[in-house]
Amino acid sequence: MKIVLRTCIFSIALFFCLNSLFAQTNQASDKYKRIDTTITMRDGIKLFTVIYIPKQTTEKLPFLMLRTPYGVKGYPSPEKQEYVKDMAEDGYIFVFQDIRGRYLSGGTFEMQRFNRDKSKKNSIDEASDTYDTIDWLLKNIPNNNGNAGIYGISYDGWTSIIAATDPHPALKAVSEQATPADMYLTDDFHHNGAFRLSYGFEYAVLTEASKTDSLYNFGQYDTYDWYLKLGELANINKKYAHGTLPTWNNYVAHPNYDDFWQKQALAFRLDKPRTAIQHVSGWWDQEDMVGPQTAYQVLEKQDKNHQNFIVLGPWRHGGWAGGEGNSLGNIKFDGQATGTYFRKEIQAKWFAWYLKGKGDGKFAEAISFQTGSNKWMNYTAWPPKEAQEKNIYFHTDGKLSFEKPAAIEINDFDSYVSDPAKPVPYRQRPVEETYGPGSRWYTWLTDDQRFVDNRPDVLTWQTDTLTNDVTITGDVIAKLYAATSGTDADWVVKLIDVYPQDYKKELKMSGYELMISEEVFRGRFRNSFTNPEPITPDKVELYTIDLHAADHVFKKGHKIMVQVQSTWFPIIDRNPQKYVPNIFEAKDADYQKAIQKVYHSINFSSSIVLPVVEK
Ligand code: PG9
Repeated sequence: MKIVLRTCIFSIALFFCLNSLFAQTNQASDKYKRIDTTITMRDGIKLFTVIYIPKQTTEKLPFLMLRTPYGVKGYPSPEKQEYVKDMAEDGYIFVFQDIRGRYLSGGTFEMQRFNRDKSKKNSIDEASDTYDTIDWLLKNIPNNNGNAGIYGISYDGWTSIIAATDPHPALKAVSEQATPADMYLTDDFHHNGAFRLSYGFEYAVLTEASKTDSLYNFGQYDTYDWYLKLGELANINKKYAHGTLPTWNNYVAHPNYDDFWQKQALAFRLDKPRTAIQHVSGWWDQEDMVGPQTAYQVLEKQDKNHQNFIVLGPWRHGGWAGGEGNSLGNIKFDGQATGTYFRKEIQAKWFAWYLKGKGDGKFAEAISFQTGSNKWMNYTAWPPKEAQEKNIYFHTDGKLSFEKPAAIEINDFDSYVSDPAKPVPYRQRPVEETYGPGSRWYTWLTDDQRFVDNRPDVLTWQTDTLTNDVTITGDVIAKLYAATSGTDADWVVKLIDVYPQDYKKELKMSGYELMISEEVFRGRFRNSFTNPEPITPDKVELYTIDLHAADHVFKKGHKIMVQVQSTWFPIIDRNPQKYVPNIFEAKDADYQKAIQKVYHSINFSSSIVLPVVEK
């Protein structure tokens, strides 16, 4: 069987689907003159570029660019793009470009191309392509003020930050939004070494099966079932891809955190801020929540000229680009239009200052929309220094509290059978194709976790009803003391805000279980992501799992809950639970049931370390 493709007419990586929305939009405009052109790169490859030049302007204008693998031909005039229309009012020359190998550009696409050999004159990457584009624009588009900025979400956020690794001198401001930073540890393709199966496969098809976005034709709506029937991962190449997807082949060839993953990671590629740079991240970003935070932290260490900023909001992946943003899935933000606010008050003002010198140039180091309290906060550092680490401990009878287990809790644990033949779904079935018709992928991180909390293979602990607000601002870490009867295991930990059972403010949200932080950890990597090791059956080990940053208030009357499970399917591939050197080569027979034990005893006191801010 070969890969059968359907054109992506519903959405691509970005929810607001620039392609499909824009294809129908009238591109003519009274305000802008449009030029469709190609720009030649240093190696002779031509990149398709759409340039919008304001028709009436009294000043020289900066360039504002976006570089994307998702196709720019359909991009309408900037005043018709919700994402940038506030900036359009300020006046810029907008430049939209297909990156090499995609849509109307020449050359070959390479997923997150890295390892450019700078000793070779014609060696290229996204940084050099941006450089060459800016150089051409400055020389060929009149009436520019000599400055350029770049912005974009996700892949387009990544092309933005990569431009800042080796910037053209005219590049003065970069707003990277939802860039992936590390595809092995935190972002689209793996988390802590656990493979993001459905995303990893479907995204490779999306970008590598043809020059334009393509969906995979699963032939069925519920992909949970398809991935389960797939069985061993080698079947992807054996039955479907036949070695034609370079990114899939790289997953298989690099099962551990080797040079391939380490050298493309932003921690390896970034040294110091070379332009003003803004990082934007969504608290419920289902693809790249951590990327911008990592990028911010790496650059912050060398931010001598105070040019490095971060913005954190209550958004799904790219959610700030369109719509008001006063809710996400079932969650409401007290009527606050967080998306509108970002675009007008944060994004537009920031570029206006750095590219046009307009405004007062005063920007908070970190701006965060604190969830739960639903308030915008300004911080002088991210994470802010005020938080105190406080452990919230697991106990018997499903209790969670700030008290450590007592001396009588000597060998207490809770246990479940994890069966790879019956994995816990990560979201309620049907699990529609990630970017397919009707997909609920975009907001799954806000789904009510009650849909799994009665499963025998999901453990739950929760506090009594809170008598005061508990505010957490900063990094959340799980300390899990756990054992498995197998020789490898995945541990999924979720920190949940449980709404009151009789929630007068919005009755249908009563008892809602909202994930605040969550993560998976592949047990074989407990000592090293580069050199995995089998787990000794039934040996209690400490798993330290970074659940990442949060800025959230668990309100008085709510409860704090923790859930632990060992499968999260098909977003995470099934761990065979029997150690094999490379899970991409595991055989069906290697997948076996295991008994998992999570300890909450005086010696093995599992807990979540919370960054608590006392009011
Ligand atoms: N999350 C997508 C992506 C970015 C970079 C690499 C691979 C995937 C995206 O939305 O563009």
